[in-house]
Amino acid sequence: MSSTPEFIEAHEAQRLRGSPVRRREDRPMLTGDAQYTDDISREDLLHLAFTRSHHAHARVEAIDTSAAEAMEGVVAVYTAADVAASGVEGEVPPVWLLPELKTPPYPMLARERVRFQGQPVAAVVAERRYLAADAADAIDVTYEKLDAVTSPGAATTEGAPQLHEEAPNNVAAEWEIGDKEDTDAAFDRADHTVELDLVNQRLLPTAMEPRAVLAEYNASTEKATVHMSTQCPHLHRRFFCEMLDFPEHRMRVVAPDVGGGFGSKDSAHPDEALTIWAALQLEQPVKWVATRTEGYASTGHGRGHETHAEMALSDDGDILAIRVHTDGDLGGYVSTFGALNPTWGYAPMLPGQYAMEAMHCTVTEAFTNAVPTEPYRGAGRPEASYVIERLVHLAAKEVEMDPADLRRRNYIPSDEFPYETTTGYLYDSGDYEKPLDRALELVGYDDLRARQAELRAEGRYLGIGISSYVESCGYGPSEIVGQIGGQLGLWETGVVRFHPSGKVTVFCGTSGHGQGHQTTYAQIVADELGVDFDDVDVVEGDTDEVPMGMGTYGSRSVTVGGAAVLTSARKAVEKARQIAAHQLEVATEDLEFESGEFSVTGAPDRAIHIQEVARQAYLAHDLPEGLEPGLEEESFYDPENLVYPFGVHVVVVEVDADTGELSFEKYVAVDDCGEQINPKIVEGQVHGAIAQGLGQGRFEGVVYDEGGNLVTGSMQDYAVPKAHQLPHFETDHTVTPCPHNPLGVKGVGEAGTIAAPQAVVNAVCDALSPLGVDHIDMPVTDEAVWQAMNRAAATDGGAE
Ligand code: MCN
Repeated sequence: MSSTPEFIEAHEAQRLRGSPVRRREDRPMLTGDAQYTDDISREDLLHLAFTRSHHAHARVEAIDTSAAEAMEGVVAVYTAADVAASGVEGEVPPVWLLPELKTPPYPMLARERVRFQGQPVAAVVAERRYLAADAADAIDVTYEKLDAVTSPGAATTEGAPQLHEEAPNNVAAEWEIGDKEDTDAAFDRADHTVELDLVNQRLLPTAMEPRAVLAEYNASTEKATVHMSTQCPHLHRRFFCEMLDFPEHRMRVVAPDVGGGFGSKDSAHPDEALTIWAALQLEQPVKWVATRTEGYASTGHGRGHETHAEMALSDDGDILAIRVHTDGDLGGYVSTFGALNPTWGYAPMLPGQYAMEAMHCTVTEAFTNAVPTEPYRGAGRPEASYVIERLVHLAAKEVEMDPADLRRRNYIPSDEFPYETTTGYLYDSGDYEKPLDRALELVGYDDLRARQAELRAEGRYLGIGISSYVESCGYGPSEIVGQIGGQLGLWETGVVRFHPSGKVTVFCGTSGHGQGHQTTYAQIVADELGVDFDDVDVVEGDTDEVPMGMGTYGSRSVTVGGAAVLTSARKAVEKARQIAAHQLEVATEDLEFESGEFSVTGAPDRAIHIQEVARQAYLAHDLPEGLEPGLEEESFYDPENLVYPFGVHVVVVEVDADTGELSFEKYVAVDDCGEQINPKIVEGQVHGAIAQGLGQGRFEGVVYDEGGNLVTGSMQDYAVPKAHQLPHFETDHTVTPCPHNPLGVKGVGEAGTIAAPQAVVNAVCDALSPLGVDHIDMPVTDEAVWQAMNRAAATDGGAE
């Protein structure tokens, strides 16, 4: 059941904003007309393939490229020496810096050492794709194998293999937030404390389309054109120009259709940059498309936290403080946004929805012999929400309160917003009890608890897992981004261009890749201008067409990009108003504007439609004195603050008492992302993200063996959930508008990923609470559950 109606056609909507208008981007996907990077070809196209390290940690002693070079059809073979000879440094730029962060060079091709399995060591360019792959295989690299370490906790203990000379004990940065003294004092006074060691496991981003690049260079115009599967063409242009010392104004980056990103397509990667570099060297188009296995071994992994967390409580269930230490796994190098995830992307959100006196969190960012970590849907916020919601689950048990009641008791009251948390974040608006009430109602909480008790008496394990979350998204504002280490501004641009015919093209610096911006931005602008939905087209994802932009990630597009296009639409109306007033020979104040029509107050027959005004603006025969011709407006929108969506998800599971087999009974999600532009798209986002969150909670997890070999290197070994393994999602929402956003919106793209994992783990621990199972690390596979039950039984019986 869903509370939102089915999609409707735009002309059926009374008002476009807020209506479930059919996604216009679906047709090309469904008809096969969509064009992904790998669909693009050129007559003289060359193909690139990489020789990647088999070892997690090794010294590169020699690279013999002779066999590859001798193969007919091989055009070039490259190693780090060739890159150096070209005078290019080619190092991935870390754009999130922390004080004293160690940033050893992350080169396009490994120099004297490899630090994770899958790191590119050499590259081959050939006339055919399979030939390039064969030739890459024929490159003989002699390694001196070194010991590897793949856990951030182990990497920073004495005697661990050392990755970088610049980073003794593999520590990239030590970081903290909160007040240690106040926190310790709260713990000293606490009636109860609970604590927990947990792992938030590494995840593999599994976009339908792997990373892909097609790079071209025109020697006559000295211009490079890069088609790539990207979430942020302008940022990628900046990164690659920095890496390759190439003039930014001569590089065009285009995102064709992009088959999903989930954060994995917003960083710069060595292989992408090397492909562009090769095209510049050869002055011929070069394409590289990752295979699935290659993508798993080289695209930034998500998460990777090892955490010790404690909570202090009073006797009557007040949360006093939390104390957390996290070892954050950076992998072999600091990726573009790597340093952000375990620090600013995570710890400020640890208090969740709860008012507490104090918090303190320390983070050690560690190098390990694993793929560098990067933002992955949620990027720090799922990790934070997991910690606090697991602690709350334990705390309820400790103080013998119902977990829903404990949450309710500690929620920040709705009349205290905007609310400054102990981490200094200013939550914009919130009404946390509403989604809790609705979720409990939808799930039938009271009845469920009664049924749980009955089933327990029969030896059956029913579990109810509550996850109550608040997240921060909608990145910027730029000033704060700068204060917390970001080497970028996080504004967004929006251009609204009327054509002389009255049709409208909207350009936005975000770069949708599945989120439905073509539809939602058109809803925003068409409504504001009072023109037909079909008269408005949206362009994103091309640095030559869209003046500037920061891209799509951090659930920022509708809050920042949407606000930018709205602002430009408003500016266009204001300019049109001047022209209309001039033509109707009245003062601008005497004009009303409704449904696209400017009419004279008190004389509604004297009117002119904005699309006719557009024609006049371009004819420019009779404009107000001093007014420029044309009707096109641009805005750089820099938000006032982050936005803080929230919600409650509840999952009901049953665990088979004999086998540990877990079955989902119900999944209820009540989310609040403020005003919704398109409720059906919001619902789709919630569905997709819950699927990914349940993937983490129940199925997925990167496994490295002791030698640093990626054991889950293919889809045969890495368990991306399938539709039939997921429960039916029952969704609903509450609406608490964002007070500082002109649309009242908050982001929604990551909410489900943030809420779902702990809902599952809490449910399983709730089910097995009679056995004394308090925690199971994710993924809670049937086997993990069975082992936890056995461990509990063994402990209980005093055996072993
Ligand atoms: N929306 C709305 N009303 C709101 C909030 C959002 O109508 N109050 C709509 C927006 O207009 C937009 C969509 O919902 O069409 C998502 O908006 P937003 O929350 O702003 O998120 P972004 O568009 O910035 O998308 C980024 C977010 C992230 S961070 C990841 S990761 C993610 C995700 O979106 N990756 C995705 N959703 C994805 N969906 C698909 N299909 N593929 C991915 O790779």
